[in-house]
Amino acid sequence: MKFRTTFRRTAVVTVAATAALALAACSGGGAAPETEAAADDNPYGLITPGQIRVASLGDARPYTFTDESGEFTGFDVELFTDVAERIGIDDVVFTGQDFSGLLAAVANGQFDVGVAAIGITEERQQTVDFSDGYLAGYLTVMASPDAGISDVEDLAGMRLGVVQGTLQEAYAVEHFTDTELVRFPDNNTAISGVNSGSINATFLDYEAAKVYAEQYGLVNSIDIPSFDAPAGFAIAKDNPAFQDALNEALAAAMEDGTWKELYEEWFPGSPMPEQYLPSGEQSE
Ligand code: SNW
Repeated sequence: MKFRTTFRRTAVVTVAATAALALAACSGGGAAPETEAAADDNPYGLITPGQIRVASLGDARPYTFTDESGEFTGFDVELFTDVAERIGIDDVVFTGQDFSGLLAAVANGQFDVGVAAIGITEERQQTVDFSDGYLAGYLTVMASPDAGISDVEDLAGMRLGVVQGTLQEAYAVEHFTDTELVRFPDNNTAISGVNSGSINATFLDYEAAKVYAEQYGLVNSIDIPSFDAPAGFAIAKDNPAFQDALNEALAAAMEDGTWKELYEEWFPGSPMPEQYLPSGEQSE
């Protein structure tokens, strides 16, 4: 914890120092070289200068989803919008995608960022870069209370839904070897499978499971920690200016309590992970 805090402070100082240098360079007079002028207009290399295009999900409540009026909202959406504002961009356009295509769409430049409780893993880092982590929770097997599932052994011989391309899919392939996996494009279709009885259970993110459980009388049957793959904002590789700016803004949103406020709003009753709280609220 201590290390993290120190690191954040250092990062902030570095950025401030760079800005001071840039100012000093400008006041030196003379026209800036063309490349620098272009970078000034669009320092983060956005598809459309002044706007951030975000690949997201329409049905991953409470992380990211569309409300009755079709507006994107949820913890990840509100946190990212706040972070974008801090780097001077209030034009943020969210678009719903299938999860399986999301990282590729970011990698090939169709979107500036992917925001969807996307766990940071080495494998994914082959194709995209990530901001620092901002959520670390559980992967959850959700089923009807009378499905008779309370631990992993109970899944043997059962049909389990997973959304394609998720960590749940990868985890299930590796660990639930006696279970038949049924792939779905998104959470909603997987839940329909549970409700219709075509699958015995589905495997999704903890907070999303909680929402569906309440809505359909299902239960969170098995929770598997995924703390080693905290969610981050995904961006195209090799854009350190954008990555640093996002990280600095994210750290500021944690330090001033914005992160905590959003967490309490969107994940009421869930255990509060300490590492993202203001440094003064972390235990030694
Ligand atoms: O790894 C977890 C992380 O610890 C936190 O709980 C948020 O979710 C995760 O990032 C896992 N999310 C899945 C994934 O990254 C599914 C994302 C989704 O359904 N939108 O594959």
